[in-house]
Parts: sequence; structure tokens; C-alpha cells
Amino acid sequence: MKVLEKPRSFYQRFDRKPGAHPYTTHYCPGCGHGVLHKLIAEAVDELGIRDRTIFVSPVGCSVFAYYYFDVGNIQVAHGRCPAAATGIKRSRPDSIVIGYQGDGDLAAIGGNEILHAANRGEDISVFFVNNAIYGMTGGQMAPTTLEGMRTTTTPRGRTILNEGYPLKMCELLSSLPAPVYIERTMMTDGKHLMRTRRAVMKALQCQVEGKGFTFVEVLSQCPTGWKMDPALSLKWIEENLAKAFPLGVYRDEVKDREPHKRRTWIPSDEDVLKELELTLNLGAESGDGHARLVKGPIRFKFAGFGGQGLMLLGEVVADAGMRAGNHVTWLPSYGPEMRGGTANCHVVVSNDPIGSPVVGECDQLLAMNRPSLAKFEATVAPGGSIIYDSSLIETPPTRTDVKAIPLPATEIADQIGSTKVANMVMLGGLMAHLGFPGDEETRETLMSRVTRRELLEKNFAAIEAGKDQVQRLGGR
Ligand SMILES: Cc1ncc(C[n+]2csc(CCOP(=O)(O)OP(=O)(O)O)c2C)c(N)n1
Ligand code: SF4
Repeated sequence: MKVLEKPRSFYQRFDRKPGAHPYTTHYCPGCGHGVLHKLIAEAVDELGIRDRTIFVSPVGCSVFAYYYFDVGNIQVAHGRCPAAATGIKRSRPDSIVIGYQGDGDLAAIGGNEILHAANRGEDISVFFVNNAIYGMTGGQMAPTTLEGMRTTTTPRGRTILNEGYPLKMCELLSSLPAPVYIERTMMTDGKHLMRTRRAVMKALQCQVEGKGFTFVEVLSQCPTGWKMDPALSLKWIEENLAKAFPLGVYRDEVKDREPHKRRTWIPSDEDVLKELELTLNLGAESGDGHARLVKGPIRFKFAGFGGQGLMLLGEVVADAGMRAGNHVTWLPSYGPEMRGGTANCHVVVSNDPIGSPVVGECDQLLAMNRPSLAKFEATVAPGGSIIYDSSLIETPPTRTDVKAIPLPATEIADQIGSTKVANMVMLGGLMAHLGFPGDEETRETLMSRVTRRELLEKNFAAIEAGKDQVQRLGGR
């Protein structure tokens, strides 16, 4: 005897929000989503895969599917289901990943995602709810809206000339070689419900066997968006939607395909540590010019106008800090102008992992024009320091609780023969003042970035000149 009961893959109570009925869904009366949910839940039960099923909810009316399915759940950004599902499946190859998407989600904003996931033959099952409209947002035109159909964005009816042809996703995806199984069904009566049930089962079974990408499009009723009563919407599907989107199997190579396993590499903790040691050069001894781990985090701001090389200056400090075995971040911020706008970057160098790359209060400010000093002077922590280009900034900082170091960087750079290397003079000043970054790492960094020998030499000369100046004169 078969007992008809709520599928075990549904929660017994739908505790969505205080005041909401715990045994009903949020869907409108007559909506197709709930029906398809039930068919999917039954198939998950029948295949015994509840413990390893991960359901990816979209943005759309079915966004709350996670309140109903008692499986692993994740809700993703609009249209991004195939990308998220790809990541989940590849990192957890034994899971059964269900993508569930509406026509706006799958065929409009997510059009490229589904195409590429299908083309890669990802081992996921996608259920595509085609109700020819954006239900959740109030009935706008979807890529699958029929010609002549009135929606809130096509009040006089969709025209081919203005909005193009309705997109036929089964036909489109079946032009790709990778998918294993593609079928379009509807749920208008018992016979078609059974067909849809079989299609859902088949898609999931195929994933259990590891055979590749499966896609089931279900023509689904949206009485609210269509402004019809539920009975009429079933009729409308039969008479209109199913004519424009013919039902049937578009691809079935389930029997012919061999189960495949992707090459996956999930790093162990040891692998990760080994990798980090390699790239961060952890454990190297100091004294040889390497591994100058800073004590605490040092927060830098490098500021000036576009074209002064502030970004490069920050990058060199971050890169050299990384070569010494520290954690580092570098965060640029520029105005929209190509030349002459404001430019600054935030750099953090730390012995410990860094929580955020954004520097509010900084320990070291390198300012290369007046507006930058005016803007950032107040953000320097008490006890911190400001190195400023005194060739361009006549008025020194006013703070008395920070060390102010004037450095005529632009003048020195001009003497070396290139105004452009003023940023490196500033770097030299920083190295002399702070003892960081180290000589060796800075040399390595610059050699990896500057290929022209002549320019490289000017950079080194600028650094030495900046150091010399700060060592001789210091600051207050
Ligand atoms: C990035 C982004 N753009 C737009 C929206 C607004 N939005 C929410 S649902 C939706 C369309 C839903 O339609 P469909 O995918 O057909 O699902 P249905 O609601 O009909 O089930 C849109 C455009 C959003 N949430 N996020
Ligand atoms: S608007 Fe349409 S798709 Fe959304 S819940 Fe209502 S009937 Fe279903």
C-alpha cells in the first residue's frame, strides 16, 4: 500500500517568519512553483539522496525555497545559480546539486551562466521554471514572454521588432554537445504531471550516476502575473505557451554516456601550509636581508596626484613586505581623471593575517602634494609619522603628536634627471626612517618590475638619495 504523505525532503513546518502560516508556502494560489517543488522533493526522497543534496535557490518567486526543502540550501545572486552550483559540485563532487531558476533568472540576467555551465557539461541538474514573465517583481517581460503578450513593460504586447523573439532555452542548449539530458514538460493535468515527475527523476538519477549536465524546463503557471484565474492559466499554457515552446525530449544520451569523474584537487591542510611557505618565504632567517617580519601591523597611506607614481610606491612597499614574509594588502583609490586627479593607496603590512585592506587611521603617511596632506594629516595615529614632499608642500604639518619629515623629493628627483622618480626618493626616505622595507627585498621587487636598466639605476639612485637626506636631516 502506498501512503501519500508530505515528502521527507520537505520540512514538516515551514517556519518562515513570525505570523506566517507554518504549513503553507508563500506562493500565490495556483502557482506552479509549489507543484514542481513537490515533484523534486519526492524524487529526492525516492532516490535516497536527501543527505547529500544541495539546493541552489535563485532570485525570483522561488527565492524562499530554502524554507521548504530540508536539504542543504544556498541562495545565490540573481542569475548566478549555474556558477555557484558549479563551484559547489566541483568542491563537493559527491553532493547532488540542484539548480532551480525562473526565466528572468536563467534566461535574462543569467543567460551567459547557464550557457557556459551547460557547455562545460557540469554535473548538475537544472530545473527551469518558465512562466513567461517576471513573477516576483510584478509581471515584467521575460526573455520567454510570448509575442503579443502584455506585461507591465510591454503594455501593448511584446513585438519581435522591439524585444526580439522568445528565447527557447531547450533548443538553444541542445545545440551544445555536452548536456546529457534536456526535456521540456508542463504540469497542466495528471498525464503531464507524471511526465514532469519522470523527467525530474531522470535528471537527478543521471547526476547520481555522474553522467553530466541535465536540464528540465517546466512550463509553469503564474496566475498572478498573467492576471488569470488558476484554471484559466492551465488552459492558457496548453493553448499558448506549449505551442510556442514545444514539449518533448531534446536530448537523451543518458544510456550512451559513461559516468565521468572530473579531475579535482582539494588541498589538504598540509598542502595549504606548504603552498604558503613557498610564496611567503616563511621561516627564512633575518640577517641575510630577508624575512624582516614587521612587529605589529603598519598601516600606510601614500597620497598625491595622478601621475606621481603613488600606486607603484604602495605596490613596491607591499611587494617587498611580502617577500620578507609578511601578510600584506594594497588598496588603490583614484579619481576618474587619467592625469592630475587625486590618487592614493592604502597598504597594510603585518605579521598576522589582515582583517581589512581599508586604512582609516594610519601609522605612516607619505604625502606628495598639498591637498593630500590637508586631507590625510588628521588620520595619522598619534606617534605616527608624515613624510612629505617639501618641494611641493611649503606649509609643514601642524600636528605636534606625530613626527613630520620634510623631504624635497621632486627637487632631488630633478637633480637625478627624472621628476618621475620622486616617488622612489620618498621610498628611500621611508626606508631610512622606518628600517622597512629592507634593502634586499626592495631591490628584488624593483628588479622584477622595472625592466629598463637605465630607469632601474635611476630608481636605485633616487632611493639612496632619499635615504641619505632623511638620515642626515631627520625630522622633528
Ligand atoms: C541583480 C538584480 N537585478 C534585478 C533584481 C530584481 N528581480 C528580482 S526577481 C526578478 C525576476 C524574477 O523573474 P523570474 O526569474 O522569471 O522568476 P519568477 O519570479 O517568475 O519565479 C528580478 C528582475 C534583483 N533582485 N537583482
Ligand atoms: S507571482 Fe506568479 S510565480 Fe510568483 S508566486 Fe505568484 S503565481 Fe507564482
